[in-house]
Amino acid sequence: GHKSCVIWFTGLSGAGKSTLANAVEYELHQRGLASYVLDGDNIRLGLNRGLGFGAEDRKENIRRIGEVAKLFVDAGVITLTAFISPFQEDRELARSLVADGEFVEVYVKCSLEECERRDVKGLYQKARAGEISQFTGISSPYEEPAAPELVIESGELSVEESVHTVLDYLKARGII
Ligand code: GGZ
Repeated sequence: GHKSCVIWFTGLSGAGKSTLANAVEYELHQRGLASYVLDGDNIRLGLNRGLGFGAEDRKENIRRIGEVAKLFVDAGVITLTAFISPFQEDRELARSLVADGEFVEVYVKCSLEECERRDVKGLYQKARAGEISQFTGISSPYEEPAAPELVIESGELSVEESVHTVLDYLKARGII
C-alpha cells in the first residue's frame, strides 16, 4: 500500500514543473499507484477559467487548487500539482489543508536567465515587449520557498535524475 499525499511543484514558468510532475506520475502509475497531475491544462482551463494573473487571482487559483488537492488526498490519490504558485503565503495555505507529512513541496529551481533563454512558448519575449503584463520573474514576483522538502536544480539534472530524486524521497518518507 501507499500513503496519499500532495507533491507540490513550484517554480518559474519554463522551469520544468509540468515535465517533472508528469514524469513522476508516469513512474507512480507504472508501480500501480493511484496518482494524478493537476496543472494549467486541467485547472486553469476548467475550474479556474476566468482567473487571471493579478496577485488576487493567483491567490484564488492556488487556494482552489489546494482544496482540490485535499479532496484527491482524501480519495487516496498521490496528487501532483504543477503551478508557479509564486507566493509563500499561498503555498503555506495549501500545505495547511492536509496533515503533517502529507505535503511535499518541490522547488523546481531554474534561473530566470535559463528560463528566458529556453523560452519554450515565447512568453518571456512577449513579457519583455510588454505584451503580457504581470509576468512572473519579469513584472511580477516569485518568492523562493523558505523550506521546501526538495530542491530540484532542473538546469543541472536530467529529467530522469530529477524523477529519481523525487521517488527516492517518497520512499525514504514511506509514502511509496
Ligand atoms: C506567469 C503566465 C502569465 C503571467 C500566462 N505570469 O509556461 P506556462 O505559461 O505554460 O505556465 C505559465 C502559466 C502559469 O499559470 P499558473 O496557474 O501556474 O500561475 S500561478 O500559480 O501564478 O497562478 C504561463 C502562463 O500560465 N502565463 N500569463 N502573467 N505565467
